[in-house]
Amino acid sequence: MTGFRWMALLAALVLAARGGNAQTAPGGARMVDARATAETRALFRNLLRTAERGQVMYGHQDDLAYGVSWTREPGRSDVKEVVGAYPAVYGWELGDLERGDSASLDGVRFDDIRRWIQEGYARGGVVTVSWHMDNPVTLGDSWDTTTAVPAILPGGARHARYREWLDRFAEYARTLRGSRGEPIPVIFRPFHEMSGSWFWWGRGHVTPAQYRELWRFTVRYLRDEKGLHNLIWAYSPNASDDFQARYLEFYPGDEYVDVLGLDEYFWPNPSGDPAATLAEHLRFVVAQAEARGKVAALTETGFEGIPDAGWWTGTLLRAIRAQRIAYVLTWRNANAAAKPGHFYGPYPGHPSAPDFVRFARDLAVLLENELPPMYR
Ligand code: BMA
Repeated sequence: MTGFRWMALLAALVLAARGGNAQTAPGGARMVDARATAETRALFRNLLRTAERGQVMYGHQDDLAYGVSWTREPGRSDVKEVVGAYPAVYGWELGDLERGDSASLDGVRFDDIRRWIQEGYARGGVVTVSWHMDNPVTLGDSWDTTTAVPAILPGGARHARYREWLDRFAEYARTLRGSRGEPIPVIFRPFHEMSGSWFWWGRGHVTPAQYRELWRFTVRYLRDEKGLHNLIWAYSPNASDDFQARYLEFYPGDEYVDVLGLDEYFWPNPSGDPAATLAEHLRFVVAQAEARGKVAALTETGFEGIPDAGWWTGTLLRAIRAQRIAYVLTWRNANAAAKPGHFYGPYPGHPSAPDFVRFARDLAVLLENELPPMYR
């Protein structure tokens, strides 16, 4: 063997060992679902690998549904119109599906979401879903913080209603299929931002034990009773004071979580350096994820209205660079007629668009057209 070949063999062995490590890290890299479909298992492995390579997929909520100046126009995407490629990760929101409504709380039809999920998946993109579920006791929205979790746990007065809502989710999830009829893998991120107190499932409205029981019941019900085997389960606390102490407060356990996430937003006039704070939080999340053989991700972020033209590389990239997180998801670009100024991704003509292009071209950042096959 030539020296070069030896080097190549050595490099391959090192890579294999690192891959192997991730699969058998302390705590075990077993997925929540031992019977997950082949594509779902492949996605989980490829999320781990992406992070190990130091690459991060860029994602955007509701990307194909609408942008700041358009709604429901085939093929459109604010991100693509800025940088020439679709995001690598698509976030979708299922709030109001539980009511049997035909459109989400943001006015996006579930039939359209299904079609867009299928389109993104067919191009090799990754799908993640959140669910701003109504309050199951009052039928108010997610922000109605009337105590509700104890009522929907097994034995609770509204448990049957909760099962019905999960049945609706399962029915919908079963229709998400690729061209060969295979279930499309979905990174499912229910009951997010529980370390804040703005949702009925959040801190102060639920005890950690109740939250964990709710999560575990939900996993078992969808996996074992409804037979869904295309879900990757993401736990996503929000940033808070005393972040490290609180991060695992509601953690349902290694057997019930595949992705350790973080929702952290940026605000005007911060004290200190927000990129440094986010970087510090991510280092903690990555360490927790790696110790458990799980995927780390920045499951929601953004700076509403992006009032800093250099934010993408000057702040976001600075915070996520050299962190081993698989993806970052910026929140939606609400249509200006519906919710003016409520956008978190770029769009053509916005002052931060050129900096987004620099961000997207960074070698560490992956858009959809740069993804390796994620389902093999
Ligand atoms: C929030 C806002 C709301 C939206 C909700 C669910 O952060 O964007 O306007 O209804 O997410 O998507």
